Amino acid sequence: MTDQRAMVHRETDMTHSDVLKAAGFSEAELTGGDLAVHSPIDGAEVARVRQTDPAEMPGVIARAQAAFRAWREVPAPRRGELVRLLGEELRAAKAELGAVVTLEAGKITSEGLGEVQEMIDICDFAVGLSRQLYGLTIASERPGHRMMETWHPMGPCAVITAFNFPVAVWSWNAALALVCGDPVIWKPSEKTPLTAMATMKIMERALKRFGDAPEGLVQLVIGGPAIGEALVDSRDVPIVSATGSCRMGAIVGPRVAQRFGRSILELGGNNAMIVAPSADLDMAVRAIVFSAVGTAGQRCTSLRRLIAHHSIRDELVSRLKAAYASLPIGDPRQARTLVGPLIDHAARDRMQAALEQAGKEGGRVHGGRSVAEGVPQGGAYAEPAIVEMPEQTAIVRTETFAPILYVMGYERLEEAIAMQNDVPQGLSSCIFTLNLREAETFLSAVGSDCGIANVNIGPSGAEIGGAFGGEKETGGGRESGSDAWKAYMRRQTNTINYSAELPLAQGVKFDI
Ligand code: UN1
Repeated sequence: MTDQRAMVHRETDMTHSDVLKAAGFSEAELTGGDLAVHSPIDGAEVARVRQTDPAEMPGVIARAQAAFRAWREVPAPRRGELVRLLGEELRAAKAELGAVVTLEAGKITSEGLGEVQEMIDICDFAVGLSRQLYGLTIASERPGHRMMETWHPMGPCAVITAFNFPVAVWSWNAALALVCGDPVIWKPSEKTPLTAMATMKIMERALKRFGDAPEGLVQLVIGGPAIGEALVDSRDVPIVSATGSCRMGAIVGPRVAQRFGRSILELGGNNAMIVAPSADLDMAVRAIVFSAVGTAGQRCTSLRRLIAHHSIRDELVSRLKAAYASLPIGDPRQARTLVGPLIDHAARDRMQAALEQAGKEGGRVHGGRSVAEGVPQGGAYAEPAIVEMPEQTAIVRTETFAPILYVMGYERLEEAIAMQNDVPQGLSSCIFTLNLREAETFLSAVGSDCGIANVNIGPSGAEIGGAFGGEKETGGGRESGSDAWKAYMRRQTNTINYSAELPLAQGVKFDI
């Protein structure tokens, strides 16, 4: 047996309970609660965890407020030290946490680890940021005056996350919120409480090493809508960062706005790739396969629509069909697997329903069948599907969280861009072309209307250094890199008069 085979053997040899034990879970934490947790790998119930009683929420929020009063006074670089320690603890626990992501979200091992790496990356970014958080100075029209802006901590930040990035999305928000001076209250998806609990154990280790962080600085609440609503409706939670469906965002956004809170919404995507006649098709095929079938099509940045020039469409589709035919589907813990399970059977039912609908709307479906052989029993495995569509019909304009790639053709670039933009969502997009005019047009004001627009790379797998988020029904929020930190702070404009006069702006006279 080669070494690699031996390794694969060991990976799949670990039982679910071994994985949870390695991540530091005690028997008591995994039993006795009323929220059943299932692994998408084989549908097995792996734990019953305790949910937060909605009656506890005022206490949770009060603790966060108390923590805020202390934390806002801690110098930002010192706050950064806590995030630096979190990054260190994450590095040490990368394999164990990645395995819990695989167990609970069904991601293949490499993507489970990649998700933890994304957490480490944002910690590094936030540590540097903690020595910046800078404002501008602005020229004043008045003599002897100086204007500037200062960024202050804002208050407790609720972070509501989805099953598909069960830990990375929390870290994008938490690492920034913590250096910005904001306590964090995390409500994970009910499908992935264990990854959240495992992350909290890592956070606790960082807090312990840090020493004097206020109690209640980082809290976890587990449960359903009543828990989320308590956060969404509380005036003591000035920031609500929510990742999930457009449906969820349409409820959360207005409710937070009604109490003049700030929401950061990262909702659905319906991401497209335009493949132009000059495209490097080898590269395009690899980019398409990773972004359409990676994470079993369950990223909000997954590629869902392929808009291919008529001249290369048939060739591209036949190459894709060949690539799809050889995709290893199965146990996500096995090193060679590229397509793991969908999160649950309901997700696969929705995939099948979408394919059926696509058929009714004139689509020609390749693949998409349920897979029962060579995969762990009890999981919802499916072949990724390619669907050739006569045009961009209603089902194509709907986000189905599954590995379905709709293919449409185009003749002129303007037509392709119009099609790319003609969906309700506006998260990620890309073009494959070697033509500078086409690339720059796609990135220009008349090009893609998305928050992310790429050239010669796919729409998914964004790095943390850029601001992440999108327009229209994607919600408009930005998280992660660039200046996304500003959403976690309040901006104060300061005008300082160092003269002995009191001139008024705009030349107004008001002599008394
Ligand atoms: C998500 O799918 O919710 O760009 C986030 C990506 C990842 C994040 C996706 N960095 O695919």
